[in-house]
Amino acid sequence: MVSKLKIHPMNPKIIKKTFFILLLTSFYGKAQSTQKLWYKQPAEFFEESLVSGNGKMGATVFGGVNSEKIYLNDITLWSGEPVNANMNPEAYKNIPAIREALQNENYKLAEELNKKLQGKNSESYAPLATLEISNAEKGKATNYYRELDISNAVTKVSYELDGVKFTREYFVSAPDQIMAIKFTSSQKGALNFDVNLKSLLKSNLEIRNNTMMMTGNAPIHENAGYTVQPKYLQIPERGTRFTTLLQVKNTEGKVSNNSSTLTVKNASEVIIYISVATSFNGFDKNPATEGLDNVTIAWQNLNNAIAKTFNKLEERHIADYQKFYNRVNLNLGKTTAPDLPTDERLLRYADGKEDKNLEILYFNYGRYLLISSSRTLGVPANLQGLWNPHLSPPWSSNYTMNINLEENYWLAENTNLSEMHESLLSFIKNLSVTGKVTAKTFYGVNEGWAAAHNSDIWAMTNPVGQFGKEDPMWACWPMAGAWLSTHIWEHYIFTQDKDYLKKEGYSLMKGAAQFCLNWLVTDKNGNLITSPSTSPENQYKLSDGFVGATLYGGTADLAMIRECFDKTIKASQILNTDAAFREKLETALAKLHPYQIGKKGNLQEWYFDWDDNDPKHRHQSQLFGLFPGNHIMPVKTPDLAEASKKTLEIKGDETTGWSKGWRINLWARLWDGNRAYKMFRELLRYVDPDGKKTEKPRRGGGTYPNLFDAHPPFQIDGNFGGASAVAEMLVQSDENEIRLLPALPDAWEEGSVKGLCARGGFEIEMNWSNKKLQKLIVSSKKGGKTTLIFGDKKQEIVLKKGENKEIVF
Ligand code: FUC
Repeated sequence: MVSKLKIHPMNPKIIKKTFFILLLTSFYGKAQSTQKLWYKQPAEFFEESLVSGNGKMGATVFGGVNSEKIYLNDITLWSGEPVNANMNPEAYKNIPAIREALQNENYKLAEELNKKLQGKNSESYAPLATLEISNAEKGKATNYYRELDISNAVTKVSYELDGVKFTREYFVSAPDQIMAIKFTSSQKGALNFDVNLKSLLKSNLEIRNNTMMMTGNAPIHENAGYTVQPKYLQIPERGTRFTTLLQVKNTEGKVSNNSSTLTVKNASEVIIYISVATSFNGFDKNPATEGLDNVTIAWQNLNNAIAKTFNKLEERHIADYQKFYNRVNLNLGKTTAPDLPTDERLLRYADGKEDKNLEILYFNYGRYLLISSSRTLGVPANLQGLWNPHLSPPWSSNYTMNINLEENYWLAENTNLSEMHESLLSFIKNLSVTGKVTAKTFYGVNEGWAAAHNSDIWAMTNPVGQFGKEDPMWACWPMAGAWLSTHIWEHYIFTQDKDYLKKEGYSLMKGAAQFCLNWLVTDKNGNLITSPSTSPENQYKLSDGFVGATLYGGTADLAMIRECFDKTIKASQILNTDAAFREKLETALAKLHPYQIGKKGNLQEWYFDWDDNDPKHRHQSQLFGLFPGNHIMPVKTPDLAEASKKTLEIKGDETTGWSKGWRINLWARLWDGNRAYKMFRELLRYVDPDGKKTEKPRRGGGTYPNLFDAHPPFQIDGNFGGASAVAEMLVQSDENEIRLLPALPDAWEEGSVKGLCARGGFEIEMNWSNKKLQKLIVSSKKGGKTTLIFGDKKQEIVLKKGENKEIVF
């Protein structure tokens, strides 16, 4: 139940009450947190662990008492080698037959033939190592406490055992490329433990001078598919090499070792440093023969870190992290929720109770996760960010580009983490290289580049399906280039970085648009459509009972192409370049087969008004133009907005994690704050950790105890989509205008936010009460003009570069 209490900030009674609460919370020091995940017990399951990362290295901490377990990852450790994009050179020759079958409305044949446009499946993200620490003193701890403080990206564990207090502190530093863990005991010499390093991959372990060195190489074997488990073949001298170094620095105690274990005895303080490196040297370099020197890099990072004190490393880590994290501050007004451990807090929230600070925590956590998983150029956050313990992770933990990879980055620009977007933008550049070959060989298009359903660290762009073995409904889809090109525009329009657009961005956008332009064909009415086409992962059902995916003129394809053309046109205008090409795009844009509204009032997904095989299907790609695109909008295209709403109504709200994340953004773009909020609450619905056996398991889409998004299993996109949606509820923008509080739910009737970004290079600071804007400060990165809109009020502003102005409506 949502609190109905109406609050006015000027009411003296309320001020008195707030003051009293503040006094109480400062006395107990336990304000209900917007910054901490905390627990009274160690993690038993992965979905209870606490994760940290520096955008390259990831650590998953369980915080056990008798034994500690930490999964280690390196975002650049994948199976495989650079892809041979030319894997099916004559695939395109099948296109005329597919088109003919479609023209004859022979969908069954078209579906069968579409499989001929398939290549290999993606490679798989690999786990690096598991660190195990086994304590000599075993027993039942008291006063156990475990927390992740996302305001400084530090994890802590403390407990007491037989009257001795033990503490641990963990962080993964970006400036020093190191993980550091400090163990302390309140009693002298009470730290006694064994350290082991294991890997699911074949590896060698050596121990010398208090240092463990694990080396090995990732499998080169390709992933056999989603249905058939891959064979994990490790071939010496091939694949990506990895090195994990672990060094123990102790005070007063003694460190010894045998061939597999480091043993610490009678220490009072111990610091463990871990550095990891791989030979990955870019998507197009053989990691074995042209790879980086992983051993040297790992040693350099370790030696540089060891030269600094733990405190110095921590200080540098926090300063670096907060540079990004502190840019945004959200407050949603008074909350009456009690201060509970995060797992209990989620359970309480699932019962419908109010907990605004949990909602803020979820938003902040999304930003934390992106800073922690996306700082390696060319290697964006994957399906699990960078935290993966599995040899065969779900969906290979790859880049799934018909929604999931893009959703990972929906919060990058508007929540002021533009630098994190660069991992994806540089990856798109890589895709454009292999994508040229894919465009030619799979689609017979000699201009531009195309990418399909999946990718991996090798920037593969071919349609997947193991050469005809998989279902076209997901395997045959060449629109990732069009979709991803809009990220380039988003980066430009938020940052106003014209230099980037000129030197790199525009040619990538142009390449994606060129492919689409050449891929379009004319339908019987003289309009432009795609053929063959599929609508991500959904299937239609024909009146004769045939269920299939292959059709012509799918709405989603055309929506993505519309957006891609529109933004490429705008980019060419800004750069004052390519007038002839721009004209071609304008002509094509005007000739695209228009949106259709179906008999149920819905925005049609298929060219014809066919039934959906699954009307509640989790994908809603036909709504791309509403979000993440922006050519459907309540004021500009009211009929299409209404049809989009109807589509969402038909689908219902019950869906999986990432899909919920998407739908919340869609409802926000329909300016229905209460519906967006309802679904946001559902996204935060408690889900039991995978593998936990309870009588009445809580399963489905939602949130695990460690606030990871449940698909299930864990998939990080829902975290990012959910955080992005919070920002969308508060600020929406395009090239010309900024809407303030466009989808503010009743539950957030008062609050403030600082640091959200808007298109045009603006930053917003505002507070509101009774759902009315009270104070607004707008700043401009590069100088410019925009129209501010709140409700039916509008105001045009012009700001100079760096100017910061309070605006009164
Ligand atoms: C898309 C989704 C699935 C899953 C997979 C990784 O194919 O339809 O639900 O998220 O990506």
